[in-house]
Amino acid sequence: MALSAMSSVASTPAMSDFSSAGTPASSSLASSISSLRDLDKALVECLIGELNLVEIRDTLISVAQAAGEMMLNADPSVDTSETKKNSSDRVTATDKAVEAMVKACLNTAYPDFEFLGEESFKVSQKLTDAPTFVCDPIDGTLNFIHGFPNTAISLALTVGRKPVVGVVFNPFRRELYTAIKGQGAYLQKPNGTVHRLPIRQNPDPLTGLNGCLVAVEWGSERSGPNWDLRTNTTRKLLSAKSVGGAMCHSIRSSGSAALDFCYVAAGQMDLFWEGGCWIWDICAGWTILEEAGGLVASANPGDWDPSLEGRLYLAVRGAPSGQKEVVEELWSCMEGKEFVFAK
Ligand code: LIP
Repeated sequence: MALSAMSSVASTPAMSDFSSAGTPASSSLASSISSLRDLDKALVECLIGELNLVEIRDTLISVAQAAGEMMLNADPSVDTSETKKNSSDRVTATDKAVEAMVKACLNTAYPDFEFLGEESFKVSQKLTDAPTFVCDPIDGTLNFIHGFPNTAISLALTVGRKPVVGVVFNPFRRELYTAIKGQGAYLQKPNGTVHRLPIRQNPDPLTGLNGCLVAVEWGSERSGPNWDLRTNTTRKLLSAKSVGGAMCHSIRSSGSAALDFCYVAAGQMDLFWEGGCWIWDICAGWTILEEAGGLVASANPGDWDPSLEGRLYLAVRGAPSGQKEVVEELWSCMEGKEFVFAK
């Protein structure tokens, strides 16, 4: 049975479920809602259990490798790019061709699954509970156009609107990051060796932003309140303690949110703070990060349970202590301001 159908059955309780003798109606309602959530969760777990996630991961790896060949064979100097929203938001013919190939292959292998891809996305499309492939054919398009070798295909599977499989492949550096929920995260290096993530199996505690390498991306929106928040917070992160800053080790901007998530999962960067990118940029990286012991909070203060589609992400590497403290410290650098994005 499709998960959406299963969920709709599960969320149609009998009226008697909402009241019981001697219990205040509101507390009974709250406990019924919470049992429905538990039931929904159980149904999702049940569906995940029905899927062969190893086979799905291997299919995503094959498709990512085929996409990698297309990227390597494309000549960025003749692959002209088009402007999307503005001159820094671009798409190439290769982005479109890769997504068409990925969509066709996955549709043949898993005809019942849904597909959400950057280049075919329509604003009305929302992630559903059904198994869904989420695809960014080329994350780091500007890097691709410039020939800067930090570009990847990002492929994920979600079930119940949560990521369960992630594959991120950078063909230029032949680095392949993979994860299945509950089964760990891995990096396959160009020489074929496979390493469980994080690279340091016993990572150091996080002891504050002062000791952190922080990834920040710039996006293509370069004016207005979101831009002011991005630049002011970055300035605060970098500035010396003597002038009220956090004096983090430094800032890095790799140009690919998918790879930023993987670098945090690997422990090569400590945090990645990003408002404005989209589900396809981070969905695969999310599972890879969580399976490496990392956590995802919101880029906006106060939200420890951000949604995949919320466009607000703060990724923190695995550590025996200090993860929550470093999130709070970064949020405090935002000085009470919040990003606002259309979803
Ligand atoms: C890009 C991201 C980049 C972010 C941009 C954009 P694209 O994805 O990965 O890090 O700053 O806003 O979303 O467009 O190259 O797939």
